[in-house]
Amino acid sequence: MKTQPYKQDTGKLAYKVGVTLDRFIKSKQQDFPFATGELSQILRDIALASKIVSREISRAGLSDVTGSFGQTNIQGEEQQKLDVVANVRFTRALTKGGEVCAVVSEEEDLVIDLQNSKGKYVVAIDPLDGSSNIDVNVSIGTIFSIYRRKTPTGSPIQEQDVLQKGSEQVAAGYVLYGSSTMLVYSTGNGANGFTYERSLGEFFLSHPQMQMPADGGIYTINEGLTPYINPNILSYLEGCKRKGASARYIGSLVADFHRNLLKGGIYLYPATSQAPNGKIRLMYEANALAFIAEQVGGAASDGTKRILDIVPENLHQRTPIYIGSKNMVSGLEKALSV
Ligand code: FBP
Repeated sequence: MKTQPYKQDTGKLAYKVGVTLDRFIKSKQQDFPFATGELSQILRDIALASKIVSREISRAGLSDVTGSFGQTNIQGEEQQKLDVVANVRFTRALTKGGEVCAVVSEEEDLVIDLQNSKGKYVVAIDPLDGSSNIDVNVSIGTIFSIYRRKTPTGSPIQEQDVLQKGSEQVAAGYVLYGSSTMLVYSTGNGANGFTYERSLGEFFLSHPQMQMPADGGIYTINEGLTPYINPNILSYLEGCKRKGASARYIGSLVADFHRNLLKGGIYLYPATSQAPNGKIRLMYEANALAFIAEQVGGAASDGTKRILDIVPENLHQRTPIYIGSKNMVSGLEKALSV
């Protein structure tokens, strides 16, 4: 039978739309000879839930999902309605996806056992980060970490399955609900960013192999904390200012981290006299962003060591965090070691 090769190029008529997240995940799966597609499925589940949450956020002012939910979480923080919506959406998607056995969430006191005897993975998630910005239409995000369980599938979930060091993450990432919705993730081979094309319901590769500048002109800290923090940090910040650095603070960790990743900068949430371990949670905020930071050539420290080397002791523990451009983080560590 006579056949003809497929002619790709149709000029501007059908411009290329780019690589979808799904195709990208599939293409990268080949990097892992023993890959079984389970991790890929979890990434798809997270992408699906983030599309739904992005829709809920974008129409929040028109539907009854703004304001307080009227309950507090284990950290004594007032839960926002959208916190709860996002928590349900991600947990449901991970349950339906069938590859996860347990979820650690900022909105849940204890580990959620998904009663999934074949689930090999544990997910730690901050369903909606930047709560103080939810109702004021400022960028917020989702942060996730993926670990392989340590104990045999089907056996009861043990502490060792959940309280794993950040260096044991098999994948991590975040979703930024900003002027556009973006998903950035890594499976340990660099980090890639995808932008959500709402009209097609697809994430498309927009930021391949992201790189963070080794130095930057931005420092990001809640200046209101300065009376209560280590004076060495203040002199470090003075040094940054003298080098011409500018202050930028959105108050949403994901948004502040993402900007500094693209432009170069450092985010600092130190220990304070009131909060000796700072504010940021290790398991579902710091570890994932530290994983991404290192994958894009940046660094993340608690002031003395890599965030990824911290051995977790409890689900909701906090850690001081200094994350961003490599040379700025090492400069901070030097300032703190004086
Ligand atoms: P949650 O909103 O998930 O609790 O996260 C913590 C957070 O909102 C970060 O996103 C942000 O960087 C920081 O706290 C802001 O803290 P503060 O209001 O003390 O500056």
